[in-house]
Amino acid sequence: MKNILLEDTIVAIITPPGEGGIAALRIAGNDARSILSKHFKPQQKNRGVKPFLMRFGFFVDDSKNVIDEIMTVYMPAGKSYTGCEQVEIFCHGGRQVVRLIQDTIIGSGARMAEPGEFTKLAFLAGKIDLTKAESVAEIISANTSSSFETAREHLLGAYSEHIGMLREQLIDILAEIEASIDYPEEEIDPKDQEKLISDFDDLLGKISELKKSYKGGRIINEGFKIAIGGRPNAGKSSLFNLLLRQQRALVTPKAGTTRDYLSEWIDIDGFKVNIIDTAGLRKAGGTIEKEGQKSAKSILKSADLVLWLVDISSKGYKKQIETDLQDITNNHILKLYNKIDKSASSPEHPDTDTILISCKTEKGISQLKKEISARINATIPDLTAGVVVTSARHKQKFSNAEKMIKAARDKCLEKESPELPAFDLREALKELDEITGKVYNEDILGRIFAKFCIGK
Ligand SMILES: Nc1nc2c(ncn2[C@@H]2O[C@H](COP(=O)(O)OP(=O)(O)OP(=O)(O)O)[C@@H](O)[C@H]2O)c(=O)[nH]1
Ligand SMILES: [Mg+2]
Repeated sequence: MKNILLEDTIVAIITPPGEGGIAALRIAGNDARSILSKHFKPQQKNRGVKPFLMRFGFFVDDSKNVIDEIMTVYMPAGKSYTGCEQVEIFCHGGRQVVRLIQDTIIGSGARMAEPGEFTKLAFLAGKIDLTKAESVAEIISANTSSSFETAREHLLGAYSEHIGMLREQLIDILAEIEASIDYPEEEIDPKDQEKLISDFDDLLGKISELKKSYKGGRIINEGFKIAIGGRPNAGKSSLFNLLLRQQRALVTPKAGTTRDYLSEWIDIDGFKVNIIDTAGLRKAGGTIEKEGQKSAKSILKSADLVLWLVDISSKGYKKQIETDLQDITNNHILKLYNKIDKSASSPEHPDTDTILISCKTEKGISQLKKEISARINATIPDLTAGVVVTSARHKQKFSNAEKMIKAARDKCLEKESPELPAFDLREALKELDEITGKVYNEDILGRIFAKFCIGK
């Protein structure tokens, strides 16, 4: 383990804000133990401080007034999460109690920890790599079974092991190429050349698989975005409420009811789904409605699935669909013919991308839900099959590495001087190492840990 220098001693509340049975605070740094002994009055005085042993007693302020009954544990440097000397305090979970304890600790020389600083210390101490540090944030925010599964795989190290394997493969290729640098006059055996190119292709194939997994990985983490669009009065808000199973949006017979968009989260098959109800699109409408339509258009464009609602009781709806959809730049559109309860006969031969529904009688809604599930599942990778990339940062690094490896492969094919592909491969290696944090800089760390909150 690297010996990292944390000059300050830091403190933070590590449980969520608000009232609870118990709250916890963490102190890390060289003064952690001495600050604790100043403010902790153990019930059994002659026991002494033993690492990892829970002790019961009282937290007292500078004037020896008892603030709360607490349990506390001490972890020596090198044996804690942060790698620093560390103390954890478990007190009653009241807002004022934790505030007083934290203020007292700060008064005794500690400073407030920065967002993600505990985990950053763990990384700098070499206890976890960057992918694991990032997965701490993932597992904390995971609120569906799928996001939890991927976060757990990342936390347990399957992901960094996989990257380690790619790294080894890359280094093997690099070693082979570098070996030929020393013997420039020797002709490369065609068999060796063939083997080299097939090694390149194998590695590139694996990186391409990882890149492909990102689309689903992003959806697992950020949610599958469904936007409901259509003309005013088509029944968008009615459908939104039906899918949420609550009267969330206003529904009125007046066209132009929804102006601002409404966004809610639901869970479908263990996946996080973001449903957005938008303002109806039409040529007329006042200033407010027009603004709503502008935001509706951009939401419809970026959605993973658009549910395009059509009121089939309105005249000329078929013609309208054609012209309306020309304006929507999205390849994932499911047309919903709504209000079928109003028309005497069902419309004939709607295409495969169309479902007939009624928000009033709920006819067709379960078929719609099945179709939504199928579409989500089609974009999500098989979670049991392998490693899933969930971070945009990693996806970028894999893309950069891929570009460099492809360039190196081309240079080998064209039998260019081996220094050139070797250089590209070393650049690719750097990209992979920036994923796991073997190579890092303050800029990378800053961006990663800024996403954490204080206490993580
Ligand atoms: N008969 C019938 N009426 C429906 C159905 N779905 C919605 N409506 C009615 O159609 C009217 C408009 O519904 P909304 O859900 O507000 O429509 P919207 O698309 O959100 O409208 P805007 O927000 O104005 O764009 C309301 O009076 C609903 O009760 C349906 O399936 N059948
Ligand atoms: Mg509406």
